[in-house]
Amino acid sequence: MEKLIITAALTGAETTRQDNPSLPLTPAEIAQAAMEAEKSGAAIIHLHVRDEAGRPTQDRGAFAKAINLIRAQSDMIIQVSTGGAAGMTPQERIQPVTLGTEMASLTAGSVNFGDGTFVNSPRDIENFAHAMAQYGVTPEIEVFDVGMINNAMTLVHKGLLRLPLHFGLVLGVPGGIPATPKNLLHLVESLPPGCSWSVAGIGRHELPLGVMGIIMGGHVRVGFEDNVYYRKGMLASSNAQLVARISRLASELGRETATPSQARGILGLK
Ligand code: KMH
Ligand code: ZN
Repeated sequence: MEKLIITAALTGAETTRQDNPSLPLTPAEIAQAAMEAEKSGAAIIHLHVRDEAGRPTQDRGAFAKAINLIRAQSDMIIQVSTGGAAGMTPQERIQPVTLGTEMASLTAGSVNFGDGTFVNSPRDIENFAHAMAQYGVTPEIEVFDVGMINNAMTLVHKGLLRLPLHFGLVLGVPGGIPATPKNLLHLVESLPPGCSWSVAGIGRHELPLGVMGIIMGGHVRVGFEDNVYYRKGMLASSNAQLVARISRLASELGRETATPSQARGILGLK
């Protein structure tokens, strides 16, 4: 099987220091966490940033600060979030794409998100895809429910996205597709042929779905954005600890972990 690409979703927009006191918030903390995650086997950073008060922001300058620090210490592929936090405007959310990182997330539809609503209208998705093409940024298509795969294909048919695509399958968000093995199989079977995928299970589902991703030949995302626990009742000490466990399990199951440059080859990044 192909080498395993591990994505580290270090911070997210919703997780707080109350949830896990080791959550990286400042650009320096995020860069440090990225470096540790790379050493533990991560090849991609899914990047969210916070303002000085620790609130989620999509400010271009705030992203630039974190990206510069990450690049100074690591070779990882940087995937900026264009999801931001539920309730942000598309204009706010698109800002980091203009920094021309290798990748950005692109959610292909709307979904309830806990108590909020994560709105991605057809026009928003098209505008995001267009901006990514303009700045040479490769999208990871975020799928929170099965219909989003069809929405992505609509953009392919319109010429706004090109196959093969890389998909991020997120299961277990309250409001999105539940995190069951059957649902992961259904999502994977619904992907267009030749596409790659990575799975992120929310909360306690991170580990079992991650193991399924390893076995099924997909890739895996872990990190405090999705889950702050190492096991029931025990917080993870760092993002790197979660990355290291997936890398270790992959090795036990006969899959090696990809370095950032090997991940670039697998994903067809320049
Ligand atoms: N924070 C969520 C509302 C992404 O980064 O692209 C959306 C999210 C997806 O995290
Ligand atoms: Zn995110």
